[in-house]
Amino acid sequence: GNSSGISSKGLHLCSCLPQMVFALDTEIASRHKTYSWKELELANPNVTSGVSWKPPCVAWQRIAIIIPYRNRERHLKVLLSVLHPVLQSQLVEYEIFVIEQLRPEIFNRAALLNVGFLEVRRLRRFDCYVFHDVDLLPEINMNLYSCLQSPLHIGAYMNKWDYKLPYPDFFGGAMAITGEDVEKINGFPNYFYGWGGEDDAIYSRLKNANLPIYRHPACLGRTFMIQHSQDKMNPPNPKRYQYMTDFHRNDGLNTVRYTVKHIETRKLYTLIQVSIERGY
Ligand code: UDH
Repeated sequence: GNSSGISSKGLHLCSCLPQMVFALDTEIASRHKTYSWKELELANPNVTSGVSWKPPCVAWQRIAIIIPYRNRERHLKVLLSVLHPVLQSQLVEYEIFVIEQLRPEIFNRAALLNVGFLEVRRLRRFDCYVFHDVDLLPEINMNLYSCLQSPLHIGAYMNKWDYKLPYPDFFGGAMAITGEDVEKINGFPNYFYGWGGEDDAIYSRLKNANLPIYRHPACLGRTFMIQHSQDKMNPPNPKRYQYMTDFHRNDGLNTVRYTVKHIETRKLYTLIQVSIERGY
């Protein structure tokens, strides 16, 4: 509640207006340039592993980026090369977490989001959790990564659909949700194995909890999805249509069963490797 812009300690509260506007070179992004880890680390010398990056003013939000992940190293490198400068330009305090699924073999994106939320919240306090696919790049740094009074769909307008929503209730890709709202919907469904439908089920949960979703104007929310083929261990889920309108709030954060196998603070992110226990 201080409108002067000066906090009680005399430090300036950050503006959320990026100091400089820049856009992604989609030409370079689509050529899938491969970075070496050394190159990437050298390009981001001000990121220190294991702690959040802080702007030189009082950050207006502390943001955890949670990336569900397996076997997409090339995408992860491109994403990190884009996200660090974008988030720093937005003057938020942030930290990036990669949640890697070891077992079972079939990928479970939504369960990984639950695990990421629970583990990250245990490590540090954040105002805002951004659940972010590894192959999505913000095209303009004016696409603010921030939490609002209700969930914000960040990665909504994608190149692959001509920067339009594929359907009005689309909620895939990247979303920013406060811890309170994640808890309000009991997190995400754990019973979606394989590709598809879990994003629609998440939307159903929010709708059922009377949480409308926000989106930035399409001209700012432009998102570039790196083209890729279907992952071997993420086949289309045959039950996706049947499940996608589910909003069972008795399944989610409170029922996900998993084991953290390894946590490692790397230069540009923290890796959390987990096994999900299949019980659904
Ligand atoms: N992922 C991995 N490894 C895998 C499979 C998935 O890391 O083997 C993660 C990764 O973060 C990826 C995300 O899960 O970005 C989603 O999987 P995907 O990239 O295969 O999904 P897709 O590219 O994008 O198809 C989904 C948005 C459109 C869905 C519209 C239908 N509701």
